[in-house]
Amino acid sequence: MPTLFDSFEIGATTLQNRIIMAPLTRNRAHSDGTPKDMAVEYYRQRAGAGLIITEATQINPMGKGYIDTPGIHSDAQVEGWKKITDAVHEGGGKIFLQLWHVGRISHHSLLPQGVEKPFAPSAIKAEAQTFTGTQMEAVTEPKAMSLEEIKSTIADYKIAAENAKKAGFDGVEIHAANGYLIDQFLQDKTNQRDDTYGGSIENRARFLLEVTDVVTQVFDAGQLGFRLSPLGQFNDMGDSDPLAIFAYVTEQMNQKGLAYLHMMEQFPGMETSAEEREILSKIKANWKHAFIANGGYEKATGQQALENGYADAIAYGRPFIANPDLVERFRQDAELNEPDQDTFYGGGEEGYTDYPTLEEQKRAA
Ligand code: 8OZ
Repeated sequence: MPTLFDSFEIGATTLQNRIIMAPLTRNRAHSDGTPKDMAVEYYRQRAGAGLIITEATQINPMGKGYIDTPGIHSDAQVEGWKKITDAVHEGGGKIFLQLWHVGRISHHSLLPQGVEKPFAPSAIKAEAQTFTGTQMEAVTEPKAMSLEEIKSTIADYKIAAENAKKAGFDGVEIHAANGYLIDQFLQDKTNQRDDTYGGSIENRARFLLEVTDVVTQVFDAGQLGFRLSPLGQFNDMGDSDPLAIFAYVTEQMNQKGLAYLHMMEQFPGMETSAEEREILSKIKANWKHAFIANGGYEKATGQQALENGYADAIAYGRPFIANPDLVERFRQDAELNEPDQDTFYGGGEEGYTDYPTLEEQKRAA
């Protein structure tokens, strides 16, 4: 049975271990969406992960929904990311970019000049908030996308993938979780369209499947993963029959030869009931390729999930914020640094690049 420290071929990429750095929004990019130089150091410090999945990164200006998140739609952004992929590769790591469009989870002040409403499948405002720079604010009521806008957004996913390739990423992950645009198309609480992108499960899955197809025109399918959160209620999500839509999604995506499914099973602090576990395992049963589990795992529970064959790799989020050398700490069964929630989103080096490694702690002692 594999351990967390065994290497793994995930699609086309060989990982040095099965401890994955989960995508983590940190709101520390320049205001134009170019990663700052301190992000080079942050990711370089974490190159010991089997795979780094970057923070969610908007594919175009309409895809932005929070202050100071990075993008992958301009030359400056590509250059900023290139420094990051070089640093991770020099450290022996692998790195995928997470392709993101927030859809309705945005505020008009974050959108391009003159644009008043974010995009969504249907004009249904979320009971949700976003951070606009000074405070948390209610998201802005969205407009239902026209077929033309759907088409051009899908085309932008392709351009974003091309940019990710130029920036030197080993692959990309399509963010179809947590109540953002793709998830909004999948679930019927947010998708009430009556055209070919809404209604039946086939129609609601169409947007994700078409995005996947354009991205695989750029990266090989084996360099592409996707992330789902079938039972997540974050960002005011829900579906009348999550098993039906998500089992269809995994079955369809299964045929595309992708590298992995990354499932956010549980949000920190929320318990998953036995009934919910059952639904998740049924959704997962259709999936025949690598599976990355995520959500509240520790070393022991992660190891257990590998041993019983449930998962192939485990993504850790908060532990990677506070422990750049998380893999080494797991290896030595060392104590972990505690993450400071006050510095998760926004700010500078504090709570970002200044968490010490074990080595540094020993030297300081
Ligand atoms: C926390 C804050 C803002 C965005 C997600 C991209 O949940 C996010 C996110 C998380 O996927």
